[in-house]
Amino acid sequence: MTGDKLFAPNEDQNAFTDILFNALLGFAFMFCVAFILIRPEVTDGKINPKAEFMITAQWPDGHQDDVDLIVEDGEGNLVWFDAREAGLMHLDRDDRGWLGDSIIVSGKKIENPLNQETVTIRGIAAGEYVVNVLHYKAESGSPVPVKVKVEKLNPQVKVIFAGNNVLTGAGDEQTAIRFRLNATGEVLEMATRDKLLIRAEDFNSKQENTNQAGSQ
Ligand SMILES: [Ca+2]
Ligand SMILES: [Ca+2]
Repeated sequence: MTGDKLFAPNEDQNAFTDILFNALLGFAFMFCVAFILIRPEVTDGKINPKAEFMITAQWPDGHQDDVDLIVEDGEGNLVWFDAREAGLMHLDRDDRGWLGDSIIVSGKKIENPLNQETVTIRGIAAGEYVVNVLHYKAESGSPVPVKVKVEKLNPQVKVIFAGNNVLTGAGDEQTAIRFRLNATGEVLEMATRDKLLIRAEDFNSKQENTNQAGSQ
């Protein structure tokens, strides 16, 4: 009967489906194995084994204002956008607000709205560290909330300070935290008493220079 022909299971077809299914399963398995093999090795909890401390300043994503992170060590070395390396400290990047937050790749605009500056301290040197934030460019005309975090990275990542500062206009510099380390990297004391690191005349001459560079 035609009905039987239509609905009766076709053994050849079933066998073919089985083979196809097994083959697909095999491919999927091999793909998974390959993927596991090529996955980069993850080192648990250690972000950068060469760094002992990480200091981060973060302001709202997509914000146009330029904030700078400035850190002074116990020897008076200063790290900020104008001196990316000093002593054992290193500034990863001068984030300039939304400036430079998008690039064009093959005609497509790729955006990274993050506003964050990070200073790493690559070894332990005893003394007092001063962590300041500076409102470098205040295009928005309104106060900017900045989150500042200090993390001790070894042997495990530990947040030793997290706080907020509100910067109120170009040239506003505030101390987020001061902390004193001993020779083994233990934090002995912390304070928020202001200590300005950038002199007003230095700030003004930097502003003039960047304005001139920007208008060229
Ligand atoms: Ca900056
Ligand atoms: Ca940015």
